[in-house]
Amino acid sequence: MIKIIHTGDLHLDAPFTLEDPSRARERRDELRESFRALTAYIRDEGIELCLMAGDLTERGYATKETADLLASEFAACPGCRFVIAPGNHDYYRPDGFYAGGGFPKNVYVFTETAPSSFDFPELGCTVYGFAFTAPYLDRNPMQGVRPDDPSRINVLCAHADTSSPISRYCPMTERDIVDCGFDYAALGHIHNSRGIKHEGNVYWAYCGALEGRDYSESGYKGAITGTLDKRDGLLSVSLRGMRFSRRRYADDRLNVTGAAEPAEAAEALSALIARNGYGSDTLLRVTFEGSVSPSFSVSKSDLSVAADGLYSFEPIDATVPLFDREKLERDSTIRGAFYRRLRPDLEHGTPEERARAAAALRYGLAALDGNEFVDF
Ligand SMILES: [Mn+2]
Repeated sequence: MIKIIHTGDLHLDAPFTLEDPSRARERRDELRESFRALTAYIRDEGIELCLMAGDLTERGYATKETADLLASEFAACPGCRFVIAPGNHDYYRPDGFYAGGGFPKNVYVFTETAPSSFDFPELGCTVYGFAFTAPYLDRNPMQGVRPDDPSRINVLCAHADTSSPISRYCPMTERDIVDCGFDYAALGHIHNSRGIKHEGNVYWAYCGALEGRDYSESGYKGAITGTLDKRDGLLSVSLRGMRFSRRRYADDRLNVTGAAEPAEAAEALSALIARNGYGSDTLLRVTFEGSVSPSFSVSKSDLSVAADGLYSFEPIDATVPLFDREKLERDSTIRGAFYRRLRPDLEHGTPEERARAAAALRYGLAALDGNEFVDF
C-alpha cells in the first residue's frame, strides 16, 4: 500500500488581480503558505509519493525565490518522492527552472514529450508521464501506451486537457485514459476539480488549483490524497479531496425584485452571507438581479456594512428598472413612450443590451422627473 498526494496548477508567483495591490501581494504569500501546508501534511502523514501534474509556476512570473521555496520544501520531505510533469506554464526547457533548479534527489522531473517512466521498486509503483517542452502540445503522447508490468501499481502523472479533442494543451479523452489502463491518472490543467472518476479499474482525477485565483475558480481548493494498493493483481484505491486553500472565491446571485431602497439590497446581502457562511475567508462577488423600482441601484458604498466581514466584496448591478412596468405601460406621456421604445431590449436583448437599456431607462426617467441621476 502506498500513500500518495496529487497536486498541480499551483501557479506560484501568479499575479492576483484584486483592486487593492496590498491584498494581491497578500494572496501571493498565502498561496505559498498553502503549498507549505501541503508539504507539512506530506511530512505529518508520511506520504510516500507526491504527483505534481504541472503548472507549478506561472509563465513569465517564476522567480528565484520560488525555485528556492520548491527546493527547500522538497528537501524538507526526504521520505517522499516528488514526480513532476511540467505543463504549459512551467514547460521543460534545457535553460529553465527544472534543468538548473538544484532540486534534491527525491525529485523526479519528466523532461521530454515522449512518454517515459520513473520506477520505484521499494513502493511497487511505476509513474509514467511526459513533459510539455513548449507552451503548446497538440497531441497526446500517451496514445497507445500501456503499463509494462500490470502487477505494479501503475500511475500516470500528466498535464492534459480532457475538455476538448482539439485542445492545444495535450488533448486526452477519458476514453484514451481508460484505454491506457493506468491504475490512477493524476491530471493537471483544469483548475476546478470534478472529483475522482473511474471506469472499471482505471481511476483518474484533476486535483484542481491549490488556491483559487479568480471567480471562475470558486470554492475551496486543495489536493487529492489517500492510498493505492495492489495485491495479487487486485487494485484497491482510496482517495479523497482535501482542502489546502486559505480562502475561497464565491460567485453568487441575489434577486431583489421589488426593491426601492438601498437598505433592501443590504438586508438581502446580509441574509445571503449568513445563509452561505461567507466569512473572512471569502472573496465574494454578487450579481444583483430582478425587476426593481427605477430609482433603485446597487452601490458598493451602500453595501459596505453588510459586506464588512468578508475578505473582499464586489457587487454587480444587473437589475432592471421595471418594477412599475404596468404603470409605465399605460403611461401616455413621454415617460411611457420612452419606456416602450426601450422595452424590446429590456425584455429580449442580449445581457449587454439589457444592461444598456436598463441604464438608459434609469437615467432617462430620472431626467424626466427632473432629478439629476447620481451614478456611483
Ligand atoms: Mn494551470
